[in-house]
This record gives sequence, structure tokens and C-alpha cells, in this order.
Amino acid sequence: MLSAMIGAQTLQEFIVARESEFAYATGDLSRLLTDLSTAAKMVNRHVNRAGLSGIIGQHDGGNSTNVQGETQQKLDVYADNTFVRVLKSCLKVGGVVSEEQPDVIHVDHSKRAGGSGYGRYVVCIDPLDGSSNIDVNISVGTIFSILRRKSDMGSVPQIDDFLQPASDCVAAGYILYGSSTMLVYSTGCGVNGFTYDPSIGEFFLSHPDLKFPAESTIYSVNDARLADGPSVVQDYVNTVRAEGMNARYVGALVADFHRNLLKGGIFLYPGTTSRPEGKLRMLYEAQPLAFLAAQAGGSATDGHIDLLKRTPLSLHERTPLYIGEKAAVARLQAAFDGVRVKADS
Ligand code: P6P
Repeated sequence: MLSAMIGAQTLQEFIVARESEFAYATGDLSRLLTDLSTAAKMVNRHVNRAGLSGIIGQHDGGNSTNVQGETQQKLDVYADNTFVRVLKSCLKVGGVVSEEQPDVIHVDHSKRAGGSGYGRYVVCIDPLDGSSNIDVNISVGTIFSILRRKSDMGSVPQIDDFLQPASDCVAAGYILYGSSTMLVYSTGCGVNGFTYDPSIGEFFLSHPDLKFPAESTIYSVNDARLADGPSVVQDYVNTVRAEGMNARYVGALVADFHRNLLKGGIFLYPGTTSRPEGKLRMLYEAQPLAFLAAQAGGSATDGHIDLLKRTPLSLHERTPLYIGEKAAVARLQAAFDGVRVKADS
């Protein structure tokens, strides 16, 4: 086996080994996870050479915006095209929701050999999160979640197939294109991290059974958002800062989440008076990471409810996001609850 040479299990070996632990496994999820890792390798190649391959900068001279109203970077479009193309070729996928696309992308296999209409899974994806960091060589990431369809397999996937709480995720993960490229994912049995070796073209298990440390030493927030956000968040940040927590904020959610997972920390992106619903999106940012956080012993909230339990109402719904090490998140949630109790009394 390849891993015998390297001493670590490859992602493929790990996926197959884990599949055998599920009596009812059909191999569909394994195939889908493998396809996502293939797309990740393709995107990684361009991210790592962005300065050389003429792929930095804004797409279409800055005249192209996505459904969020954000100016698309060239790599946003490349990453979106790559993940969507790979997912469309996967017989296990029935539909995709991407940050870069306004509507559901239906994946009809009825005309393909071996195709039987629409696949059993739907995928939510942020193809390239934090893409404004690309031109300045700071980490960026991909975030995904996999859901089992609720609608009839033979029919076109419905919006409700995507509007499920994070607790119903079949799998979720992210790819971090950083000083090394990592794929971190969970199928509900813990969180495992794989580091990419470009000289071999494989991901190798490097961070088995990831768990948040028992306490936080880091908080991550854009300081410029605090004054316009809830006073609870301002008070919380002032308190933990005074207690000696370090501030670390990269401007790429995947990078901040990953560092806080390894070192112990909480990421905060509050709603503001100008944007009370917050900036980050439920389907392909908050919910996949909430699933992962819970699997790693952490948690996530919007300030009101555990984000594992909240059911999104629209495809590109936004949310305030407070996510990371359990005790830190619980402390902030208690502060939010305290304000509500006072207001209700
Ligand atoms: P701000 C990147 O645009 C992103 O969606 C997340 O990756 C990141 O955490 C956040 O927005 C940064 O937002 O307002 O601090 O620039």
C-alpha cells in the first residue's frame, strides 16, 4: 500500500476503511467524498500558483458579481466551476447549492449509462471562502456539507432538500489552502484531518480524531464590527481580552476556524445594526462548520439557538456566527440569555 511507504493512511484508504464500519454503506458517500478531494487537488494547484498563473485579481475586470453582490475573483469562478463540474459528474449527487450561483444546480443522470435520474445526496458548497486574501497570499478555503435528499430520488431535488438543520448533515468538511493544504471532514464519527503531499498527489491522515482543547486562548473577531454589534459581544470581547486571550483574525473563516480548533478559540461574527442577519451564510459556511465543531467537542450559536438545530429558510440565508470551543461559546450564550431574561423581566 502507498501508505506503507509513507507511514500514514491515505484519504482513500481511510474513507474505504470507515465505509466498512457501516453495515448499510453502499459506497455512494465514499465516492462523493473522493470526488470532492479530486476537485480540491485541482483548486489547490491554482491557489498555490496564483501569482504565476495569471489567475489572481477580479474576474471580468471587476464587472462580475455573485448572488451575494460580491465582486468575483478569478479564483472564485475557477473554484466554483471545478467543484460544480466534478460534482455534476458524480452519480451520487442530485443537486448542488453554491455560494457563487443564485439557484440550485440540478444534476440529472437519467441520460447517462448507469444513471438513474438524480443522485441521493445534495451538496452545499462555498468553493473559495476568503478569496479576497488570494492576492495577498493569505490562506483561503473551501467549505462543504453533504445532505441526504428528503424528496423522491426519481424527481428533481427540491429546495427543502437543502433547507435542513446541520444536525441532519451526512458529512461536512473544509479544505484549507494554507502553508500546507489540508482536508478536514466528518461523517458523524469524529473529525479527521488530512494533509496534501503534492509530490505524490495524495492526502495523508495527519490529524486523527481532532478535538477542541479544553479551554480557549484565542478570540477571533473583526474589531471594526464590534461597535455596530450587540453590546453583549462587545462586553464579552472586552472581558476575555482583559483576561489575557489573544486576538487572531485572518479574514478567512476556514483559517480562523481551523486554528481555533487546534489551539482552542472562539470565532465571532455578530449581526450589526446595518446587517442584523450577519454576513456569513448558513448553508455553506455556518452549518458545515457547526456540524464539525460539534463533532470535535465544540459548539456554534447565532446568539439565540444552537446552530445544529436551526433550519434555514432560504438558500443564501445569512446568520450571526459564534463558533468554537464549547466553554467559550457557552459563556457567550449565557451572556446573550442573561440580556434576554433582563429584557423580559
Ligand atoms: P470581514 C470572507 O469574505 C468571509 O466570508 C469569511 O471567510 C471571513 O471570516 C469573513 O467574510 C470576513 O469578513 O467583514 O471581517 O472582512
